[in-house]
Amino acid sequence: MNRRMWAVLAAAAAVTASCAKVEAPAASDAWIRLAAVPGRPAAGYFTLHGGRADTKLTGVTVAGVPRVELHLSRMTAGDMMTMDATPAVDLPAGATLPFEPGGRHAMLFDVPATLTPGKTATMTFRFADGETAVAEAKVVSAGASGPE
Ligand SMILES: [Cu+2]
Repeated sequence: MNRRMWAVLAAAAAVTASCAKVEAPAASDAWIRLAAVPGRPAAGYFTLHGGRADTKLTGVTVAGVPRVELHLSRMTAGDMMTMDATPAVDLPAGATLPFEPGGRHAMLFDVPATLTPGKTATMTFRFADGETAVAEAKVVSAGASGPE
């Protein structure tokens, strides 16, 4: 086999590798906002990217945090913000699904005191099809409006 043939094969292998990545669901832009009052739950925000098939987000874990729930925020008839725990969130193929303040989020309970603004925590996302995705979440204080 000549050198040119090897180059073609190497390029084909690289394309295959990047396609394989796109097939699986992924997560990005993760951040965690601590509660204003110590001991109250923190909120986790991130963006999910659907893979090649429809799936569901079935759970989120955060390193060092004993309990994390998926929540949906909504306005009640009386204009109060409330939130409900949900066991799973649909992630359609190819979709971009933001979890952001005022909407879907992860609720982190019993956050350890070592998780302080400026630190990062590894978030792991589990999907119904058995796939997992990982993102490093930036921790910010209660007053911060975003991860920057
Ligand atoms: Cu919540």
